[in-house]
Amino acid sequence: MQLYYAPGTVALAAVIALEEAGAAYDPLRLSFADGDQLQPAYLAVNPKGRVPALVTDDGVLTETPAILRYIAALYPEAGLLPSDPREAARVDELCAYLSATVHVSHAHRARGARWSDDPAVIEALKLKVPSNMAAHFSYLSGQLRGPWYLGEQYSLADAYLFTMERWLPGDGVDLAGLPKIAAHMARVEARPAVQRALAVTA
Ligand SMILES: N[C@@H](CCC(=O)N[C@@H](CS)C(=O)NCC(=O)O)C(=O)O
Repeated sequence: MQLYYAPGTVALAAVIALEEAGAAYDPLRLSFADGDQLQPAYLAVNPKGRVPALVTDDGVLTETPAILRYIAALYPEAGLLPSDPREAARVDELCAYLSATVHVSHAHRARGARWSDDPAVIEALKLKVPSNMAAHFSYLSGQLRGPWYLGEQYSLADAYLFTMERWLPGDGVDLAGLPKIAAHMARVEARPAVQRALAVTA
C-alpha cells in the first residue's frame, strides 16, 4: 500500500493507524507549499486534490474515516475497532463528527476561499475558528471516557482525535482550559506507533 500525506494534515491519523497495525506501506509526501495536491499527477490519484489517499491493490481509497476503517478491518489483530456493535458505532459517530464538523471549522482558518471570494468574509471566517474549535473540544472532552476515547480500549478514534487535538494551539485554543483533552493528547503521543507516525510525517 501507499499512503499520500502532507505534514500537519489529517493524513496523520491514517499514518498512525498503519503504524499501530504494523502494516507494510510506503509513505508518499506531498508539499502543499508547492501545490503538489493540485498537480495532474496527484489529481490522477485523488481528483479531490486532498490528502490522505491510500493506494491499494484494489484501487484508491480516500476520506479519513473510510481509510481508518479499512486499515482496522485489514488488521483485526491490532484491535483498532471494537467488535461490540454499539462501541463500533460510537467510533463511527466520532469519525463523522470529526470529519464533517470539526475539520470544517478548522479549515476556515486557512481555506476560507472554499466558501467565499470576498476577502472580508474570508477574514470573518478566520475569526470564528478559536470559538468554534473550543466549543467542539469542550463537547468532546465530555465524551472522552479515559484513558482512551472508548475507555479501556485504544481504537482508531484516538488516532483521529489526537490528529485534531494537535491543531488546537494553532487554531487559537488554549489547552489549559481543556485538561482532559490535553491529557489524552499526551497519552496518545507517548505510544511508540504514534512516535513513529510523527517521525514519518514531520
Ligand atoms: N474529508 C477529507 C478531508 C481531507 C482534507 O481536506 N485534507 C486537507 C488537509 S487536512 C487537504 O488535503 N487540503 C488540501 C487543499 O485544500 O488544497 C478527509 O477526512 O480525509
